[in-house]
Amino acid sequence: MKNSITIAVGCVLLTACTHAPATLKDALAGKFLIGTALNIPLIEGTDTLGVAVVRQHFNAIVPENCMKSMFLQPEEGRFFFDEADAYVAFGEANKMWVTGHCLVWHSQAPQWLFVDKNGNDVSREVLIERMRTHITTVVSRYKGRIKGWDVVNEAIMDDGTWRPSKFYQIIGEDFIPLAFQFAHEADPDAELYYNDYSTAIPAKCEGIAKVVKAIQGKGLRIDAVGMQGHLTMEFPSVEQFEASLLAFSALGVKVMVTELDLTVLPSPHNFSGADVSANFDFQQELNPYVDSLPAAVALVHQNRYVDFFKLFLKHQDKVTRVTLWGVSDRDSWRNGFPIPDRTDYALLFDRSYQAKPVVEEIVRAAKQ
Ligand code: 9MR
Repeated sequence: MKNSITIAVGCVLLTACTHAPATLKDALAGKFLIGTALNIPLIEGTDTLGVAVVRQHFNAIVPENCMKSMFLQPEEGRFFFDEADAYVAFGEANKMWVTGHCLVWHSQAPQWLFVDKNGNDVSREVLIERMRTHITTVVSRYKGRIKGWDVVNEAIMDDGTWRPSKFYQIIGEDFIPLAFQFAHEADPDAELYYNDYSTAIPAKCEGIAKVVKAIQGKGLRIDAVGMQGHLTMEFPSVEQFEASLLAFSALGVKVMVTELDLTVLPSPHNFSGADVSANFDFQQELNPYVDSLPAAVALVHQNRYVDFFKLFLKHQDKVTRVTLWGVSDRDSWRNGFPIPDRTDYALLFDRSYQAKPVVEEIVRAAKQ
């Protein structure tokens, strides 16, 4: 009897040791945080399978949409915090690194922000005050709880020039240092980031470096540059990404990969990037994997993901966080961008929330 119990217990332990799936967060512990973006069903817990994956594999979160200014302050002075509160509570309950996204962005900003009652652009002073109020209200509410903020998102164009956003047109270049100043005043302990896509384009990298230097030149806090990492199968190369990573690091800031995904679908007209205003008509030939991803294509996709993780591991002294832009392929924004209604396979977990083989490969790379 005693022997059979011993054997049974031994088997259970052995099974646990040999078959327990390694998790991303365990494998990457001590190297960098591994995060994911949360949509509303994850925040509210209705996506129970997704929540289980988040808890199992990730130790950092970012809100995919609910903290954008059009949702937080749709009318001047009227703030709606229910979902943002739930998001922060989720992170705290699960002891995760909680990031805020994003305070100043030309997109998903409420209409009223830039105009007066007659629909004319407001003055520089008015927009600065509106920006100050928004940042101060939001950052103060989560003081000490949200550990880092994407303060300014996507202010530089691919050619390195300033995006002609309303913030830029009305306030001028100063809108960025001012935003960082207001965020720091509201929570002096919070980390502050500049975040952008296609950062591997050399001209864009240089443009962003100028922004970072301008912030630093005014003696203001900036902790990291967020390289979004919306990758295609063609662009960028690992070497191109690495060059920008090193250029940002040389400025004396940390680097974060903040919105990682890898579309496997053909890009219309070689389009890359994440400019949300981009939009192309649906064409069946640009949606080739409706039923499943052929194994050969999946393998190329997997290898490219692993190559990028190897790069992040190589620079783990510079990279503090790598965050996937979502959990499962089912929910990825990539299915709808830049062409609506396609079937993409951009993330690490499939449509049934199963870890793809790439997860094990990343774990293996982390252990090497
Ligand atoms: O994933 C987000 C998607 O659900 C929204 O419709 C979209 C609209 O602005 O924003 C997406 O997230 C973006 C992020 O906030 C900033 N970088 C680019 C991301 C992908 O567009």
